Amino acid sequence: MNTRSEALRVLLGNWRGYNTVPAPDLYPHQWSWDSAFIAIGTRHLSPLRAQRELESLFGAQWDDGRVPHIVFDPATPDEGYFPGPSFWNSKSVTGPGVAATSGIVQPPVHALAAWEVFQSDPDTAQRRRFLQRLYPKLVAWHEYLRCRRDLGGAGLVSIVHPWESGMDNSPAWDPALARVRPVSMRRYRRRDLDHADASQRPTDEDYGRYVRLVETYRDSGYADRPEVHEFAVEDPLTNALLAASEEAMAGIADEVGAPAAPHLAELARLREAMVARLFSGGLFHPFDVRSGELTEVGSVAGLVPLVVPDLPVAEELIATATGPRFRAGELGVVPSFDLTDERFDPARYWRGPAWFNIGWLIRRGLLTHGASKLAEVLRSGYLEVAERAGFREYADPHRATGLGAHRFAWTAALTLDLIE
Ligand code: 2M8
Repeated sequence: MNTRSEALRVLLGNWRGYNTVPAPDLYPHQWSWDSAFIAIGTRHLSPLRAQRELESLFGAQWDDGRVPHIVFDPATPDEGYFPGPSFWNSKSVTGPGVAATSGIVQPPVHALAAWEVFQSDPDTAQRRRFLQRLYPKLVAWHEYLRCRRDLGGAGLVSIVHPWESGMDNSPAWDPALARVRPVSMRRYRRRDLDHADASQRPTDEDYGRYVRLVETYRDSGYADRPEVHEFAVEDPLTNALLAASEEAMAGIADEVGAPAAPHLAELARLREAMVARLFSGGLFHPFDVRSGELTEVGSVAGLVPLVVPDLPVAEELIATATGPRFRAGELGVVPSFDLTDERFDPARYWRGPAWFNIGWLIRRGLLTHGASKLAEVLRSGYLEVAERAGFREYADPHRATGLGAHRFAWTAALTLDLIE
Protein backbone atom coordinates (compact mmCIF):
# COMPACT_ATOMS: atom_id res chain seq x y z
CA MET A 1 0.00 0.00 0.00
CA ASN A 2 1.06 3.61 -0.42
CA THR A 3 1.31 4.57 3.24
CA ARG A 4 1.12 8.32 2.67
CA SER A 5 -2.02 8.27 0.54
CA GLU A 6 -3.67 5.73 2.86
CA ALA A 7 -2.94 7.99 5.83
CA LEU A 8 -4.50 10.94 4.01
CA ARG A 9 -7.52 8.81 3.22
CA VAL A 10 -8.04 8.01 6.94
CA LEU A 11 -7.77 11.68 7.89
CA LEU A 12 -10.20 12.72 5.18
CA GLY A 13 -12.63 9.93 6.10
CA ASN A 14 -12.65 10.80 9.81
CA TRP A 15 -13.00 14.57 9.23
CA ARG A 16 -16.38 15.90 10.38
CA GLY A 17 -16.31 19.49 9.10
CA TYR A 18 -14.57 21.12 12.07
CA ASN A 19 -12.76 18.23 13.71
CA THR A 20 -11.61 14.67 13.19
CA VAL A 21 -13.03 11.69 15.09
CA PRO A 22 -10.40 9.25 16.45
CA ALA A 23 -12.21 6.24 14.93
CA PRO A 24 -15.66 6.27 13.32
CA ASP A 25 -17.31 3.47 15.37
CA LEU A 26 -15.46 3.24 18.67
CA TYR A 27 -14.84 6.98 19.22
CA PRO A 28 -17.44 8.99 17.27
CA HIS A 29 -16.78 12.40 18.91
CA GLN A 30 -13.86 14.83 19.31
CA TRP A 31 -11.17 13.90 21.85
CA SER A 32 -8.83 16.49 23.31
CA TRP A 33 -5.32 15.09 22.98
CA ASP A 34 -6.29 13.14 19.85
CA SER A 35 -7.11 16.48 18.19
CA ALA A 36 -3.67 17.82 19.09
CA PHE A 37 -1.87 14.82 17.55
CA ILE A 38 -4.24 14.84 14.59
CA ALA A 39 -3.47 18.53 13.97
CA ILE A 40 0.26 17.76 14.00
CA GLY A 41 -0.25 15.34 11.09
CA THR A 42 -3.06 17.17 9.32
CA ARG A 43 -0.86 20.24 8.87
CA HIS A 44 0.87 18.31 6.08
CA LEU A 45 -2.47 17.84 4.34
CA SER A 46 -4.04 21.22 5.08
CA PRO A 47 -2.59 23.71 7.59
CA LEU A 48 -5.97 25.46 7.62
CA ARG A 49 -7.75 22.29 8.62
CA ALA A 50 -5.15 21.67 11.32
CA GLN A 51 -5.86 25.15 12.73
CA ARG A 52 -9.60 24.43 12.68
CA GLU A 53 -9.05 21.15 14.52
CA LEU A 54 -7.55 23.02 17.48
CA GLU A 55 -9.96 25.96 17.24
CA SER A 56 -13.01 23.70 17.40
CA LEU A 57 -11.66 22.00 20.51
CA PHE A 58 -10.94 25.30 22.26
CA GLY A 59 -14.40 26.49 21.20
CA ALA A 60 -15.69 24.09 23.86
CA GLN A 61 -13.37 25.35 26.62
CA TRP A 62 -15.11 25.97 29.95
CA ASP A 63 -15.14 29.35 31.71
CA ASP A 64 -12.74 28.01 34.32
CA GLY A 65 -10.19 27.30 31.56
CA ARG A 66 -10.53 23.54 31.41
CA VAL A 67 -10.46 21.94 27.99
CA PRO A 68 -12.85 18.97 28.15
CA HIS A 69 -11.54 15.59 27.08
CA ILE A 70 -14.54 14.92 24.82
CA VAL A 71 -16.58 17.39 22.77
CA PHE A 72 -19.74 15.53 21.79
CA ASP A 73 -20.95 15.59 18.19
CA PRO A 74 -24.64 16.59 18.35
CA ALA A 75 -25.31 14.48 15.23
CA THR A 76 -24.30 11.26 17.03
CA PRO A 77 -26.98 9.71 19.29
CA ASP A 78 -26.35 9.69 23.04
CA GLU A 79 -26.00 5.92 23.05
CA GLY A 80 -23.27 6.00 20.35
CA TYR A 81 -20.64 6.17 23.11
CA PHE A 82 -20.69 5.52 26.84
CA PRO A 83 -20.57 7.68 28.91
CA GLY A 84 -22.42 10.04 26.55
CA PRO A 85 -23.57 13.66 26.98
CA SER A 86 -26.53 12.86 29.26
CA PHE A 87 -24.27 11.01 31.69
CA TRP A 88 -21.74 13.84 31.97
CA ASN A 89 -24.48 16.48 32.18
CA SER A 90 -21.92 19.23 31.52
CA LYS A 91 -24.52 21.85 30.64
CA SER A 92 -25.60 21.96 34.28
CA VAL A 93 -22.27 23.75 34.78
CA THR A 94 -21.51 25.42 31.44
CA GLY A 95 -25.09 26.42 30.64
CA PRO A 96 -27.01 25.97 27.38
CA GLY A 97 -25.61 27.20 24.09
CA VAL A 98 -22.24 25.58 24.70
CA ALA A 99 -21.34 22.20 23.15
CA ALA A 100 -22.05 19.19 25.36
CA THR A 101 -18.74 17.90 26.70
CA SER A 102 -17.22 15.64 29.30
CA GLY A 103 -15.97 17.32 32.48
CA ILE A 104 -12.49 15.82 32.79
CA VAL A 105 -9.35 16.74 30.83
CA GLN A 106 -6.52 15.06 28.94
CA PRO A 107 -2.76 15.71 28.73
CA PRO A 108 -1.90 19.30 27.67
CA VAL A 109 -0.12 18.76 24.36
CA HIS A 110 -2.12 21.50 22.63
CA ALA A 111 0.32 24.44 22.77
CA LEU A 112 3.01 22.21 21.34
CA ALA A 113 0.63 21.21 18.53
CA ALA A 114 -0.46 24.83 17.92
CA TRP A 115 3.16 25.93 17.56
CA GLU A 116 3.92 23.09 15.09
CA VAL A 117 0.78 23.94 13.11
CA PHE A 118 1.71 27.64 13.01
CA GLN A 119 5.23 26.92 11.79
CA SER A 120 3.97 24.76 8.92
CA ASP A 121 2.25 27.78 7.31
CA PRO A 122 2.89 31.08 9.12
CA ASP A 123 1.25 33.15 6.36
CA THR A 124 -2.18 31.54 6.59
CA ALA A 125 -1.93 31.49 10.37
CA GLN A 126 -1.04 35.19 10.55
CA ARG A 127 -3.79 36.13 8.14
CA ARG A 128 -6.33 34.26 10.28
CA ARG A 129 -4.81 35.54 13.53
CA PHE A 130 -4.64 31.89 14.57
CA LEU A 131 -2.16 32.33 17.42
CA GLN A 132 -3.56 35.70 18.53
CA ARG A 133 -6.94 34.06 19.09
CA LEU A 134 -5.62 30.84 20.59
CA TYR A 135 -2.94 32.22 22.91
CA PRO A 136 -5.26 33.58 25.66
CA LYS A 137 -7.17 30.30 25.62
CA LEU A 138 -3.97 28.32 25.99
CA VAL A 139 -2.94 30.59 28.86
CA ALA A 140 -6.29 29.96 30.60
CA TRP A 141 -5.97 26.21 30.01
CA HIS A 142 -2.51 26.03 31.60
CA GLU A 143 -3.68 28.26 34.43
CA TYR A 144 -6.55 25.88 35.16
CA LEU A 145 -4.09 23.01 35.46
CA ARG A 146 -1.60 24.96 37.55
CA CYS A 147 -4.07 26.60 39.93
CA ARG A 148 -6.97 24.16 40.22
CA ARG A 149 -5.14 20.87 39.88
CA ASP A 150 -2.22 21.17 42.25
CA LEU A 151 -3.94 18.78 44.64
CA GLY A 152 -0.69 17.48 46.11
CA GLY A 153 0.72 20.93 46.91
CA ALA A 154 4.09 20.24 45.24
CA GLY A 155 3.52 22.46 42.21
CA LEU A 156 2.60 19.53 39.96
CA VAL A 157 -0.69 18.77 38.18
CA SER A 158 -2.84 15.92 39.52
CA ILE A 159 -5.10 13.90 37.28
CA VAL A 160 -8.38 12.90 38.92
CA HIS A 161 -9.42 10.05 36.63
CA PRO A 162 -7.38 7.42 34.74
CA TRP A 163 -9.03 8.69 31.53
CA GLU A 164 -7.29 12.01 32.14
CA SER A 165 -3.93 10.31 31.65
CA GLY A 166 -4.96 9.13 28.18
CA MET A 167 -3.53 5.75 29.24
CA ASP A 168 -6.76 4.50 30.74
CA ASN A 169 -5.98 1.04 32.11
CA SER A 170 -2.24 1.37 32.65
CA PRO A 171 -1.10 -0.78 35.61
CA ALA A 172 0.27 2.50 37.00
CA TRP A 173 -3.27 3.33 38.15
CA ASP A 174 -4.06 -0.07 39.69
CA PRO A 175 -3.14 0.77 43.31
CA ALA A 176 -4.97 4.12 43.39
CA LEU A 177 -7.94 2.70 41.51
CA ALA A 178 -8.24 -0.31 43.81
CA ARG A 179 -9.56 2.03 46.53
CA VAL A 180 -12.53 3.04 44.34
CA ARG A 181 -15.73 0.99 44.70
CA PRO A 182 -16.95 -0.09 41.22
CA VAL A 183 -20.48 0.88 40.14
CA SER A 184 -22.62 -2.20 39.43
CA MET A 185 -22.66 -3.17 35.75
CA ARG A 186 -26.43 -3.35 35.92
CA ARG A 187 -26.52 0.45 36.04
CA TYR A 188 -24.91 1.14 32.64
CA ARG A 189 -24.01 -0.49 29.35
CA ARG A 190 -20.52 -0.42 27.90
CA ARG A 191 -20.59 0.56 24.23
CA ASP A 192 -16.90 -0.01 23.49
CA LEU A 193 -17.41 -3.77 23.42
CA ASP A 194 -19.87 -3.38 20.51
CA HIS A 195 -16.87 -2.40 18.40
CA ALA A 196 -13.76 -3.89 20.03
CA ASP A 197 -12.49 -7.24 21.30
CA ALA A 198 -12.97 -7.49 25.09
CA SER A 199 -9.50 -9.05 25.51
CA GLN A 200 -7.98 -5.84 24.12
CA ARG A 201 -9.98 -3.41 26.29
CA PRO A 202 -10.16 -2.50 30.00
CA THR A 203 -11.97 -5.03 32.23
CA ASP A 204 -15.56 -4.60 33.51
CA GLU A 205 -14.19 -3.96 36.98
CA ASP A 206 -12.04 -1.10 35.66
CA TYR A 207 -15.08 0.36 33.92
CA GLY A 208 -17.15 0.21 37.10
CA ARG A 209 -14.48 2.29 38.81
CA TYR A 210 -14.18 4.75 35.93
CA VAL A 211 -17.95 5.30 36.09
CA ARG A 212 -17.87 5.80 39.89
CA LEU A 213 -15.20 8.50 39.56
CA VAL A 214 -17.18 10.33 36.87
CA GLU A 215 -20.37 10.22 38.97
CA THR A 216 -18.65 11.64 42.05
CA TYR A 217 -16.99 14.45 40.11
CA ARG A 218 -20.20 15.27 38.21
CA ASP A 219 -22.29 15.28 41.39
CA SER A 220 -19.90 17.79 42.96
CA GLY A 221 -20.51 20.13 39.98
CA TYR A 222 -17.01 19.29 38.70
CA ALA A 223 -15.43 20.97 41.71
CA ASP A 224 -11.69 20.60 42.19
CA ARG A 225 -11.67 20.62 45.99
CA PRO A 226 -9.21 17.94 47.14
CA GLU A 227 -11.87 16.09 49.19
CA VAL A 228 -13.98 15.44 46.04
CA HIS A 229 -11.28 13.29 44.49
CA GLU A 230 -10.85 9.73 45.58
CA PHE A 231 -8.30 9.35 42.80
CA ALA A 232 -5.62 12.07 42.61
CA VAL A 233 -2.27 11.26 41.02
CA GLU A 234 0.62 13.41 39.76
CA ASP A 235 1.21 11.85 36.36
CA PRO A 236 4.67 12.25 34.78
CA LEU A 237 3.29 12.36 31.23
CA THR A 238 0.77 15.13 31.99
CA ASN A 239 3.36 17.26 33.76
CA ALA A 240 5.99 16.63 31.08
CA LEU A 241 3.63 17.68 28.31
CA LEU A 242 2.71 20.79 30.26
CA ALA A 243 6.40 21.64 30.57
CA ALA A 244 7.07 21.00 26.86
CA SER A 245 3.98 23.05 26.03
CA GLU A 246 5.35 25.94 28.11
CA GLU A 247 8.41 25.90 25.85
CA ALA A 248 6.04 26.16 22.86
CA MET A 249 4.16 28.94 24.66
CA ALA A 250 7.37 30.97 24.83
CA GLY A 251 7.59 30.78 21.02
CA ILE A 252 3.90 31.61 20.64
CA ALA A 253 4.20 34.54 23.08
CA ASP A 254 7.07 35.97 21.04
CA GLU A 255 4.95 35.72 17.93
CA VAL A 256 1.91 37.48 19.44
CA GLY A 257 3.92 40.14 21.27
CA ALA A 258 3.47 38.80 24.80
CA PRO A 259 6.35 38.19 27.25
CA ALA A 260 8.00 34.80 26.77
CA ALA A 261 9.96 34.80 30.03
CA PRO A 262 7.09 33.66 32.32
CA HIS A 263 6.61 30.57 30.15
CA LEU A 264 10.29 29.68 30.29
CA ALA A 265 10.24 30.19 34.06
CA GLU A 266 7.24 27.88 34.31
CA LEU A 267 9.03 25.27 32.22
CA ALA A 268 12.05 25.41 34.52
CA ARG A 269 9.87 25.21 37.63
CA LEU A 270 7.95 22.16 36.38
CA ARG A 271 11.16 20.41 35.32
CA GLU A 272 12.68 20.89 38.74
CA ALA A 273 9.55 19.77 40.61
CA MET A 274 9.19 16.68 38.44
CA VAL A 275 12.77 15.55 38.90
CA ALA A 276 12.63 16.17 42.65
CA ARG A 277 9.33 14.44 43.25
CA LEU A 278 8.74 11.82 40.50
CA PHE A 279 12.14 10.48 39.41
CA SER A 280 13.59 7.33 40.91
CA GLY A 281 15.47 4.27 39.64
CA GLY A 282 15.98 5.51 36.06
CA LEU A 283 12.31 6.33 35.42
CA PHE A 284 9.63 8.88 36.35
CA HIS A 285 6.73 7.51 38.38
CA PRO A 286 3.27 8.72 39.33
CA PHE A 287 2.87 10.17 42.83
CA ASP A 288 -0.33 8.98 44.50
CA VAL A 289 -1.57 12.03 46.41
CA ARG A 290 -4.00 10.01 48.56
CA SER A 291 -1.43 7.50 49.83
CA GLY A 292 1.45 9.98 49.73
CA GLU A 293 3.63 7.45 47.86
CA LEU A 294 5.28 7.00 44.50
CA THR A 295 3.77 4.15 42.49
CA GLU A 296 6.99 2.52 41.33
CA VAL A 297 5.82 0.65 38.24
CA GLY A 298 7.24 0.71 34.73
CA SER A 299 4.73 2.65 32.68
CA VAL A 300 6.00 4.20 29.47
CA ALA A 301 4.55 7.49 30.80
CA GLY A 302 7.74 7.57 32.88
CA LEU A 303 9.88 7.91 29.72
CA VAL A 304 7.84 10.75 28.20
CA PRO A 305 9.61 13.49 30.25
CA LEU A 306 12.33 13.16 27.60
CA VAL A 307 10.27 15.78 25.73
CA VAL A 308 11.23 18.33 28.40
CA PRO A 309 14.25 20.32 27.14
CA ASP A 310 17.48 20.15 29.15
CA LEU A 311 16.25 17.34 31.33
CA PRO A 312 19.14 16.56 33.71
CA VAL A 313 18.25 12.84 33.86
CA ALA A 314 17.84 12.27 30.10
CA GLU A 315 20.72 9.79 29.92
CA GLU A 316 19.26 7.60 32.65
CA LEU A 317 15.90 7.62 30.86
CA ILE A 318 17.47 6.61 27.56
CA ALA A 319 19.27 3.76 29.32
CA THR A 320 15.93 2.56 30.71
CA ALA A 321 14.25 2.87 27.30
CA THR A 322 16.89 0.67 25.68
CA GLY A 323 17.32 -1.72 28.63
CA PRO A 324 15.37 -4.93 29.32
CA ARG A 325 12.23 -3.17 30.56
CA PHE A 326 11.38 -1.46 27.23
CA ARG A 327 13.95 -2.71 24.64
CA ALA A 328 13.16 0.20 22.34
CA GLY A 329 16.36 -0.19 20.32
CA GLU A 330 15.69 -3.84 19.42
CA LEU A 331 11.92 -3.61 18.96
CA GLY A 332 11.87 -0.32 17.04
CA VAL A 333 8.74 0.59 19.01
CA VAL A 334 8.20 1.31 22.72
CA PRO A 335 5.85 -0.95 24.70
CA SER A 336 3.42 0.89 26.96
CA PHE A 337 4.44 -1.18 29.96
CA ASP A 338 7.52 -2.84 31.45
CA LEU A 339 8.21 -6.09 29.52
CA THR A 340 9.71 -7.73 32.59
CA ASP A 341 6.69 -7.13 34.85
CA GLU A 342 4.14 -9.95 35.18
CA ARG A 343 1.32 -7.47 34.50
CA PHE A 344 2.67 -6.81 31.00
CA ASP A 345 0.04 -7.87 28.45
CA PRO A 346 0.96 -7.43 24.76
CA ALA A 347 -2.65 -7.04 23.62
CA ARG A 348 -4.55 -5.24 26.37
CA TYR A 349 -4.72 -1.55 25.54
CA TRP A 350 -2.37 0.49 27.74
CA ARG A 351 -0.94 -2.55 29.58
CA GLY A 352 1.70 -3.44 26.98
CA PRO A 353 0.90 -2.59 23.34
CA ALA A 354 2.91 0.06 21.48
CA TRP A 355 1.11 3.31 20.61
CA PHE A 356 1.99 5.82 17.91
CA ASN A 357 1.51 8.99 19.96
CA ILE A 358 3.85 7.75 22.68
CA GLY A 359 6.44 6.64 20.11
CA TRP A 360 6.18 10.05 18.44
CA LEU A 361 6.72 11.86 21.75
CA ILE A 362 9.66 9.70 22.78
CA ARG A 363 11.29 10.13 19.37
CA ARG A 364 10.88 13.87 19.73
CA GLY A 365 12.45 13.71 23.20
CA LEU A 366 15.38 11.69 21.86
CA LEU A 367 16.00 14.31 19.18
CA THR A 368 15.76 17.04 21.83
CA HIS A 369 18.52 15.31 23.76
CA GLY A 370 20.78 14.50 20.81
CA ALA A 371 20.04 10.74 20.61
CA SER A 372 19.40 10.88 16.87
CA LYS A 373 20.34 7.27 16.10
CA LEU A 374 17.76 5.81 18.44
CA ALA A 375 15.26 8.41 17.23
CA GLU A 376 15.74 7.11 13.70
CA VAL A 377 15.30 3.50 14.85
CA LEU A 378 11.91 4.48 16.28
CA ARG A 379 10.91 6.44 13.21
CA SER A 380 11.52 3.49 10.91
CA GLY A 381 10.07 1.03 13.44
CA TYR A 382 6.74 2.84 13.66
CA LEU A 383 6.60 3.39 9.90
CA GLU A 384 7.10 -0.33 9.41
CA VAL A 385 4.20 -1.08 11.76
CA ALA A 386 1.96 1.30 9.82
CA GLU A 387 2.97 -0.29 6.53
CA ARG A 388 2.46 -3.80 7.79
CA ALA A 389 -0.59 -3.41 10.03
CA GLY A 390 -2.34 -0.30 8.68
CA PHE A 391 -3.54 2.53 10.89
CA ARG A 392 -4.58 0.51 13.90
CA GLU A 393 -5.07 1.98 17.37
CA TYR A 394 -2.14 0.06 18.90
CA ALA A 395 0.16 -2.87 18.14
CA ASP A 396 1.66 -5.89 19.85
CA PRO A 397 5.20 -4.62 20.50
CA HIS A 398 6.82 -7.99 19.66
CA ARG A 399 5.04 -9.10 16.56
CA ALA A 400 3.89 -5.67 15.44
CA THR A 401 0.40 -7.12 14.93
CA GLY A 402 -2.16 -4.32 14.68
CA LEU A 403 -4.79 -4.24 17.43
CA GLY A 404 -7.82 -2.17 18.51
CA ALA A 405 -9.72 0.22 16.25
CA HIS A 406 -9.10 0.44 12.49
CA ARG A 407 -8.67 3.75 10.66
CA PHE A 408 -7.37 5.32 13.86
CA ALA A 409 -6.76 9.01 13.23
CA TRP A 410 -3.69 9.80 15.34
CA THR A 411 -1.89 6.72 13.97
CA ALA A 412 -2.52 8.02 10.44
CA ALA A 413 -1.66 11.62 11.37
CA LEU A 414 1.59 10.83 13.15
CA THR A 415 2.61 8.37 10.42
CA LEU A 416 2.22 11.23 7.99
CA ASP A 417 4.34 13.43 10.22
CA LEU A 418 7.06 10.76 10.43
CA ILE A 419 7.09 10.45 6.64
CA GLU A 420 7.31 14.22 5.97
C1 2M8 B 1 -9.14 6.05 24.95
O1 2M8 B 1 -9.92 6.61 26.00
C2 2M8 B 1 -11.36 6.67 25.93
C3 2M8 B 1 -11.83 7.44 27.14
O2 2M8 B 1 -11.37 8.75 27.07
C4 2M8 B 1 -12.03 5.31 25.90
O3 2M8 B 1 -11.40 4.30 26.23
O4 2M8 B 1 -13.21 5.27 25.54
C5 2M8 B 1 -7.65 6.35 25.26
O5 2M8 B 1 -6.81 5.58 24.46
C6 2M8 B 1 -7.36 7.84 25.10
O6 2M8 B 1 -5.99 8.10 25.22
C7 2M8 B 1 -7.86 8.36 23.75
O7 2M8 B 1 -7.74 9.75 23.74
C8 2M8 B 1 -9.31 7.97 23.48
C9 2M8 B 1 -9.77 8.30 22.06
O8 2M8 B 1 -8.84 7.83 21.13
O9 2M8 B 1 -9.50 6.57 23.68
